[in-house]
Amino acid sequence: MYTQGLNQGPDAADRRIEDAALLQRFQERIDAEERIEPNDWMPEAYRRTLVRQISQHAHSEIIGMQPEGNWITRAPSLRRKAALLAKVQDECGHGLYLYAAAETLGVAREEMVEQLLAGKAKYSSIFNYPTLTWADIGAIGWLVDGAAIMNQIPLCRCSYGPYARAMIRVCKEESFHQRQGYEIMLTLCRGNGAQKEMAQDALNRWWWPCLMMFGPPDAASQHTDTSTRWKIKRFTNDELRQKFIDATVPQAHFLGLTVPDPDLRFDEATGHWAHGAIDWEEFRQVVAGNGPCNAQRMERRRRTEEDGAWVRDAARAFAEKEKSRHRAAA
Ligand code: FAQ
Repeated sequence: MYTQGLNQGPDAADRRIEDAALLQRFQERIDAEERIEPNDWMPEAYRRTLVRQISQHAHSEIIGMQPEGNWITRAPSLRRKAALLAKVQDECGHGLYLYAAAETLGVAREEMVEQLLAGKAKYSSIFNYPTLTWADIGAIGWLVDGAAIMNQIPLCRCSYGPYARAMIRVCKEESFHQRQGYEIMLTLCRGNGAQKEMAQDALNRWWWPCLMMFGPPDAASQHTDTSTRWKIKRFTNDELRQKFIDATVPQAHFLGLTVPDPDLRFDEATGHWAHGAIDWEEFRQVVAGNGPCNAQRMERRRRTEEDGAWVRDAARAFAEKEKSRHRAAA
């Protein structure tokens, strides 16, 4: 017999049965490759995982403008400057698509930005490394955008509709970025000895941090199992890292550059490039805020937010004025 007022009452029991049925139906839809849309029922943990991943991704795009933005005034020609300006603007646009996708899950953009500024939200480890020479701009386009594409192409098939659709557009733009980066590297490698050396130095510094972009090894990844079950992720971190290495090593050889990994060798048995050990302690330090540029990146982002306050105030005041004008006219 049920007693009113206790947790074990009929309502709670009915709700549990109902939730289990909803959960089963949700997983069936995922397994059938149906897209989940904002107004559909979804488990709270699915929503939270998406907000976490999409907002981290958005923050990465926004912070990711800084290392390259650093070279806009020093690009070696007008053509290079125009391409770099367009690329950095594209990254900002990607951040905006992604914040908009996260907002469909019921979290406000202001809240996400607040978490970033308060140092509570993560962004990709890769953007905490400095851009010391022009060759770094080539290396970022080739390697960082290359890694981003490898990770993001499968996200175009993510089970959550708004994220998947945002990724389709982002990937198209990233592939243009990757080509312009590779073309910078190619030009340097076909240039004089000092230019080729600059390209090699950039590869030496960016190679290992790029491998870390794919996240911790599978054995240490907290979220991969659930995220693959929900088809948010389609591949594990190690699988994507390996795909990136297999695609990129021949590109480095074409440039005449040496991948800075003495243990790198082609394994005939598996058909993959076997690589040396990744320094996961360095990754942990960078994610914990102790990378070479973490403090500088956050300081710059906070300052930019403060400098832009008047624009947001003006836009808000204008929107209010327009609203009252429409109300008066109605
Ligand atoms: N940096 O359990 P997992 C770009 C965290 S591309 C910092 O494996 P998950 C384009 C992870 O958040 C770069 N933190 O996590 C561009 C988690 O911490 P939490 C951005 C990392 O989510 C190019 C913990 O470690 N791309 O911006 C990193 O299943 C050029 C455990 O890890 C994306 O965000 C890292 N590298 O897999 C812009 C792609 N890796 O949240 C400008 C979407 C892991 O529990 C210029 N995201 N962590 O506190 C993803 O695909 C996934 O979130 C992974 C991580 C693969 C990054």
